[in-house]
Amino acid sequence: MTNDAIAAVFDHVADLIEYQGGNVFRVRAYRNAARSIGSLVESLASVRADASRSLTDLDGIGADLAGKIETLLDTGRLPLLEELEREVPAVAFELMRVPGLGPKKVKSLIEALTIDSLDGLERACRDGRVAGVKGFGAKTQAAILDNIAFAKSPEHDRMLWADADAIVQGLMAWMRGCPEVRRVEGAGSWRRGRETVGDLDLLVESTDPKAVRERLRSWPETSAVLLEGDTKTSVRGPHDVQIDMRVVDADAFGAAWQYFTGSKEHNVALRARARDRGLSINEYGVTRLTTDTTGKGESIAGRTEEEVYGAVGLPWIPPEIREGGDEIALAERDALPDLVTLADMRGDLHMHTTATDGEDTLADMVRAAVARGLRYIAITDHGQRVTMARGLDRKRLLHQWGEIDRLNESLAASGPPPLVVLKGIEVDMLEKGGLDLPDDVLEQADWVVASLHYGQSQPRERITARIVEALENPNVDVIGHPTGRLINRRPAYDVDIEAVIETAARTGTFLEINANPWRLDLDDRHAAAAKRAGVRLVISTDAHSTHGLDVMRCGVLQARRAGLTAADVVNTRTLAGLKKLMKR
Ligand code: DGT
Ligand code: CA
Ligand code: CA
Ligand code: ZN
Repeated sequence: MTNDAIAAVFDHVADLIEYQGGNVFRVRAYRNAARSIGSLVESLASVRADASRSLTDLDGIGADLAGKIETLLDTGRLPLLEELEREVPAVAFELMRVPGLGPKKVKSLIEALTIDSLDGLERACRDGRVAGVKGFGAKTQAAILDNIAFAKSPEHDRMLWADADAIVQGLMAWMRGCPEVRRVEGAGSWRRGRETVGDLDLLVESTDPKAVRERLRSWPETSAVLLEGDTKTSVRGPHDVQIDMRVVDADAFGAAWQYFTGSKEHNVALRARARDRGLSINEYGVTRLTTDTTGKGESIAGRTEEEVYGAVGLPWIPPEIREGGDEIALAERDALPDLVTLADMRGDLHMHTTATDGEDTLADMVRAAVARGLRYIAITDHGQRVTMARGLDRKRLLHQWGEIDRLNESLAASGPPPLVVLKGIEVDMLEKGGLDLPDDVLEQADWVVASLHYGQSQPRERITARIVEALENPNVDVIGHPTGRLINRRPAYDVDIEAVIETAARTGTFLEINANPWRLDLDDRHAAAAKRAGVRLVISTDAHSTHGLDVMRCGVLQARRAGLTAADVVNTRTLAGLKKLMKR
């Protein structure tokens, strides 16, 4: 079992104990363990296998939980969970999938009303019965109704791109270990860098499909074989994801890669274009349509993707924009954007340290940033409103800035510094308006991110007004994660994003593309709209640990899907170049 799967079991146990009204300390212990496991880089299996270490060395893991982890690693099951699942009605699990409905609320609802399904809860909201339950009311009822729509969306069976990527990388490495495999590439939504991925599509070049099938079957992560044909095999992999693998000849590899990368909409548009030119495109290649009696056209392309696009008079189109929008028209005019790349990124302007809710110290973050080749970073711990993270007040913030001054001096002590550390802060836009630190402090910052973490259920006008006010503050450089959505977990708050973009353009404030795989906020559509309005974007990791810096590539993918070039993203500039673009 993976760390994520074990963390999910512990979270589930916590929910069920809480549902039963069990001991709060016990609930908290399971939740803490789940969080601790979720943030672990190494696998629990490897910690356990290491004779010099013990599972109980991990944060929040005592002897009892260590034993449960061992049971899960050995058997994939947990008797305690099975027992709890028998005791708690199945409808309770279903309702707990609705964002904002914790075990206690679910219990009140099930006890007060006869609800046997998610649909039943939806009806109860529509009939106004939920509003009548003690502790609920009309506002809560409306919020539940919104969130039910969110929970029911089929999108939620899809995995995050970053999780899919880990599986794809692991499987590709495994397949390359097979001598009969000449080449292996990923296709489908994974290659297009979608926020979430339904199933995984891989292509293998080989003349021995049987050996490829055997290799896939014997991958340690394969839990079931779903379909086995001559050239296509589908298996079930980690997190129950389906993996479709196709074996292709070298002659047709480009055509197959193009076809199975999709999107369907892109392929439909490309095929129409081919037909207009008397050509046919499919996964085997591009052929000239003929009227001769053999019915077999002359093959004119297929070995590479460049050949396939070239056959219909187009340059190669980057996968991230193959979504059936205007990419073919742009390619036709030779006006495809030169999309931003990870190598373009010079700085990272949003990250946390142990001063608030980060896991690593200021010095650790700086070292890690230098190791990643960054030329500048901004340390942006939380302002004082974020009490849960021990947010910084004026005194602690000024103290941290003093440390940063000294760090910059020592980095510059023996020649040009590898990196400059900016004195930053992530201020909170308060529920009642305003920011959680005064302007005379913010004036002294090099970089100010303003984010909205509280009062997310306020009405649209309030949320929008809070953000517009922050945009108009001369000390605010960028709005962090502007819509607040968490993919598959929590919808965006209700905000007039057009007003935000328009105000950002007018005030010269940047908008963030938060690179955290759960956030990717702004999304591709909004980032593209911001660009059209003349707003510049910042791609930031919002790292809460040194390895959190590695999600930059997820943010870059989102920016590419939005059609952004390096010029549209300010942290591709040198520090001097960035400063010229800042509004103050
Ligand atoms: P997903 O798996 O839902 O995240 O999205 P995709 O895009 O990976 O979709 P998938 O796995 O069904 O198919 C992979 C690609 O193969 C798809 O993007 C285009 C191509 N493809 C698959 N089936 C068809 C089809 O029936 N017609 C066309 N035109 N293309 C197809
Ligand atoms: Ca797919
Ligand atoms: Ca597929
Ligand atoms: Zn942050």
